Amino acid sequence: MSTDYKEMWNDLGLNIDAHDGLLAVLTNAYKDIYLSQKNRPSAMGYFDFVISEVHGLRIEELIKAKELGKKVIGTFCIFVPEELILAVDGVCIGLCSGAEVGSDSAETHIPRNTCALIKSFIGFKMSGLCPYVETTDLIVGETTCDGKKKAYEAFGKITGKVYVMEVPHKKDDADKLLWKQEIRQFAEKLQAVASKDITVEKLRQAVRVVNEKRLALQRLSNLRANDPAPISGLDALLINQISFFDDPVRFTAKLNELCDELELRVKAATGVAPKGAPRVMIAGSPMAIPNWKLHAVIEGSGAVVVGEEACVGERNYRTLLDETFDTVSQALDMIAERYLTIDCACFTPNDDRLDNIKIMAEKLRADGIIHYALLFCTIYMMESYKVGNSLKEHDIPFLRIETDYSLEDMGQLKTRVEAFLEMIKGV
Ligand code: BJ8
Repeated sequence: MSTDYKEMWNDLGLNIDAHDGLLAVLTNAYKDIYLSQKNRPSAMGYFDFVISEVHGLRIEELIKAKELGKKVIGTFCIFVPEELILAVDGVCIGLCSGAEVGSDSAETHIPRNTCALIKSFIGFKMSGLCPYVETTDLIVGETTCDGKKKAYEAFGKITGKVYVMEVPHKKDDADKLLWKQEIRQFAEKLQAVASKDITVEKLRQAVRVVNEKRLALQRLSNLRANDPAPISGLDALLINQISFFDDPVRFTAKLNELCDELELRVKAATGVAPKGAPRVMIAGSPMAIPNWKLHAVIEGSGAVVVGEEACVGERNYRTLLDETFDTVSQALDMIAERYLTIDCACFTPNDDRLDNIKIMAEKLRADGIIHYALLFCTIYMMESYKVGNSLKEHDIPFLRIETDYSLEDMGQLKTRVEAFLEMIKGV
């Protein structure tokens, strides 16, 4: 970190000693996992810098934005429309956490057998380790899985600033109506929090910014279809994780610069792994920063991860939002429709997801798919069986993995992944 941010962290009420310890662990993990990679694109320098300042410069930017009257809105799910937050001049920050932190404190509010993602965001807050949570003016939860739904009750008590959107679990007419109403209520809530009106012009600008970000992420995804892969799965995962908290306009520009470089690499047939290296696609639960565990195991075993069918991945940017609206009301309906195309496992039925996985695997020329579910993430664990059966029908190699954020099962994971890669090579 380039500056001493202790005063800022103190003002935010962080536990300075514990926070220093956390940053030391993360810096070392980043060096071991990321900076040790060979032949990285030089444009990754920006994203390395973002990580080095993740609790420093970015937090300082948020505090400055707040001084200018902007509101910082924290989210945990891609169902919360970033467009609406930008339309009230707000800053949207993803709060999902991917490290095993503060589990004991979290378990005073939620059961031990809760998924690591939920335990982590509660643990971070209770241990005084998350400057993002402390910076937010509003935290938006949503009724997707049961774990989150109930965790937000506890988190609301702890933070005093949680608002919950109801996400339906089916996509019938009545559900669509409910969701349209939820979008309208959320727009009202944001206008009240920010003391700003949402106008057609503001919305149009916001939709453009978010669409541009999604287009850049799509561009990155398409480039990963090349063999040799021009970028590692680890780096692509990191970029997707950063997309949830970086300034969207700057992020898009930097990602497009990286994609320009990747296009040159593709022309020169330069890759991060030899041509013909096994190509693995991941499907399942989201991998919040700094959860790099499975990618590190797969790429450490000689394969390359070519895509993530997950919310930190393709599910987040697959669909753009139509920009051709004339009124705020029309735009709100279009936002509701776009977001209800998301194929999260919280829906029943959720057969679109099976098709989307196959389309994606074909596009990325994946040799096999690893379904990744966080332990106790019932919806993705359950759905992995349907995914496995559907891929079997198409003779696509498949491996089911359930794990959490601890490093205890790394050896076991490696053994299973290596056996899977051997199987792929033999196909
Ligand atoms: S749209 S995947 S971001 S809900 S890992 S907390 S599901 S038990 S994160 Fe998600 Fe929105 Fe769906 Fe995406 Fe629950 Fe599973 Fe934990 Fe999860």
